[in-house]
Amino acid sequence: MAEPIRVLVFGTVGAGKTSMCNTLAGLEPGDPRYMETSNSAQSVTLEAYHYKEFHWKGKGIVLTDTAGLVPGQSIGRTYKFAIANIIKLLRDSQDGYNLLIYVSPPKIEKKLAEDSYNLFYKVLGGERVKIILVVTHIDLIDATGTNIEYTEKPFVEWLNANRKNYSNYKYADIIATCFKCGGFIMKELFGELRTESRKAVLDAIVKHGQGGSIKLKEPTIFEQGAVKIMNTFLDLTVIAKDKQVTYDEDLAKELEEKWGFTRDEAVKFINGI
Ligand SMILES: Nc1nc2c(ncn2[C@@H]2O[C@H](COP(=O)(O)OP(=O)(O)OP(=O)(O)O)[C@@H](O)[C@H]2O)c(=O)[nH]1
Ligand SMILES: [Mg+2]
Repeated sequence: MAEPIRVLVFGTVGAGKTSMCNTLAGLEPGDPRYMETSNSAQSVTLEAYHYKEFHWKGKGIVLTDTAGLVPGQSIGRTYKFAIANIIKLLRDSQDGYNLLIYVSPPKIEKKLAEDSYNLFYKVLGGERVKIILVVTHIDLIDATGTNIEYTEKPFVEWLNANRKNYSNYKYADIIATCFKCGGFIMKELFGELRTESRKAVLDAIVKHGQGGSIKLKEPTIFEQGAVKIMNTFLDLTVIAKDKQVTYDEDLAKELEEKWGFTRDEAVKFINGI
């Protein structure tokens, strides 16, 4: 059996990561393997989830959905768990990842866009694997829920108007999409856009995901990677000393026992030093 293309999906909370993964995997609400999506700014996906392998144009694809990253202002336990989960995921990955997909809403604060990009490009190995940017919510309702003007070809028009905003980043591809799903009405409203989005993203995965993979499982590489990831996150999240998170013994224990952090690293991580 040929090796599948392994895709790591990341992005901010509520960007539409799980909606995209469900759609790409061909899962509809009601299917036991359909993963829950969120209805609020609360993060729904807290642990990474590996979808079962499926095929597109003869290629096997395995998606890994991750916990949403919360922007810097709200450093807290959940965010730290999300980070630690991604580190754990990379450490535990036997086969590595051939492609990263960064899922983002269309309206995103510039600093957050830059920070997220730097994290995944420079720290997680985007220099070695390609990153595809998938911009969601390009439909009748924008990211803030405001109605926007109807256009015949929303994806093409959005890309034409916005491509220049991403010129500083080395994305292998930028794909405008809509992954809104749900019952009958949602299907009527968004079904066609979803089908078009699914095809565009799957084609891009097959096109760009055939290179080698990034692996962090070797202990030395993992440790360097984990420390680098932590430091970068701390750079991104610790805005002022008075906003530091207070020491949390449970989290320290978990980082240490389950995720291979040294006590010193765990303490620094939690305290945001
Ligand atoms: N209008 C619109 N809504 C979308 C789109 N994609 C996702 N949504 C909605 O946005 C909300 C969040 O989607 P999720 O798929 O749960 O987002 P997520 O990135 O997995 O969220 P976390 O797991 O919490 O980080 C849900 O209500 C989705 O129905 C889209 O392209 N357009
Ligand atoms: Mg999710």
